[in-house]
Amino acid sequence: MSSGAGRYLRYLLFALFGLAILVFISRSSLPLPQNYDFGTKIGSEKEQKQDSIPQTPAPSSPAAAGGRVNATFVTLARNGDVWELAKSIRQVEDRFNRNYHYDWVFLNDKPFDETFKKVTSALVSGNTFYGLISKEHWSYPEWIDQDKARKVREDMGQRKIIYGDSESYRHMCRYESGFFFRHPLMLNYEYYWRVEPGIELYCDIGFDPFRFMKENDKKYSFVLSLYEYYETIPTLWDSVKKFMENHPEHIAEGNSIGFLSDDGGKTYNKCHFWSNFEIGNLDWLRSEAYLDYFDSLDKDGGFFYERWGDAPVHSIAAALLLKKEQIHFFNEIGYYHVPFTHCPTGEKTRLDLKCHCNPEDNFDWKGYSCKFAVVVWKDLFVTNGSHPGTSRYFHINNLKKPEGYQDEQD
Ligand SMILES: Nc1nc2c(ncn2[C@@H]2O[C@H](COP(=O)(O)OP(=O)(O)OP(=O)(O)O)[C@@H](O)[C@H]2O)c(=O)[nH]1
Ligand SMILES: [Mg+2]
Repeated sequence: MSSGAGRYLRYLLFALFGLAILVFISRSSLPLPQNYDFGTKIGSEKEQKQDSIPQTPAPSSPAAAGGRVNATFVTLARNGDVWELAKSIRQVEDRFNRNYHYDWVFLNDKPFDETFKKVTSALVSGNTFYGLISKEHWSYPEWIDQDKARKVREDMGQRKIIYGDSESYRHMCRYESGFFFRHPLMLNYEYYWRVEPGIELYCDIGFDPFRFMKENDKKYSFVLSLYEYYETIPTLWDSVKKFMENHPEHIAEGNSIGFLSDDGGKTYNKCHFWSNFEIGNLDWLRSEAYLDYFDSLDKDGGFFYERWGDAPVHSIAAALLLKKEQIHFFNEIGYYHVPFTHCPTGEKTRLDLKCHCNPEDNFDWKGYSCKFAVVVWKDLFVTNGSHPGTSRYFHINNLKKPEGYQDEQD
């Protein structure tokens, strides 16, 4: 070998060595996600792990300190919802789940397409599962007169009642009311957190709400409550009263009837928890009490002959079948679903949690919210004429309203 060729070889070796060092430095400074699994990130492979239990969280994550609860996120969606849902998932991950890696179950009455699976499984830090809903859970029960149901839809459509003319919306409401917790993919979990397309999370969630629910024996939780549109549920309360008469054994002692009725149970005041956000206990929904309740309502046909929503159906169940302490209001979870906002009351809370919502948008203390009634549902039948509306409950119970609530009223 000539000395010239040897020199070139030495230059080449130096250059290669330098390049290797550069690659090493740049790779080690790339913020790759923890537990990033290059081989199994795509939905089709993850999908097969249908019965796996939650994995142990990464040692550096807060979840590692206490361990995870047996829980999952759950979303009912159509393929066309993917991009609105992607926004929701991104926020849930950024504000909470990137530290916990809880699973996410997606349910659909039609098969999910590849785009839906690819996009969602890339965004979720836990395992993702994609379930097809059986015909049995998404169709007319044999006792429903479909001709009558169609006429109702036409009539409600003409009266411009929201989703009044929609057949699929009715199946969706019935499914969320009575079946999602019985889907095979949901059977192994104890808690669920419902997420819809297009929602926003406004604040960091620096604790594990699932763990909070479990450790405090909470069965149902909410962030927004409001009045239902009466035209969609004219006979719902009659149906509920029938259930209460037939099943007094299921009505909990120390329940929240006062949240539902201002006249001792004679009529329904239409207050309900807004169920597009829910963190709840699946075993409660699978209990004999809840299933008897759902079956009784389902037999009366109002999911199809009216347009009963899963929000009043879940809320009435929670208020009657649970002790009032088992329902929880999460002030700390800033949330939006068109058109309402829950922005935590209390400036310190909002700053500590890096909330990006405008407190003036908070719906809690506005006239159309039922929140006052929730917070003070004990002794609800006592009224005081000088404090109209739900505010009277704070007054008669001598409760201090949260700091800053005045700025958030109508
Ligand atoms: N698979 C499936 N999912 C549905 C169907 N209809 C609604 N959903 C889902 O069910 C949930 C509730 O439906 P939405 O359309 O959001 O109903 P809503 O919240 O009352 O009304 P919006 O104000 O439009 O959000 C969402 O997660 C939807 O993606 C359907 O026909 N099939
Ligand atoms: Mg919605």
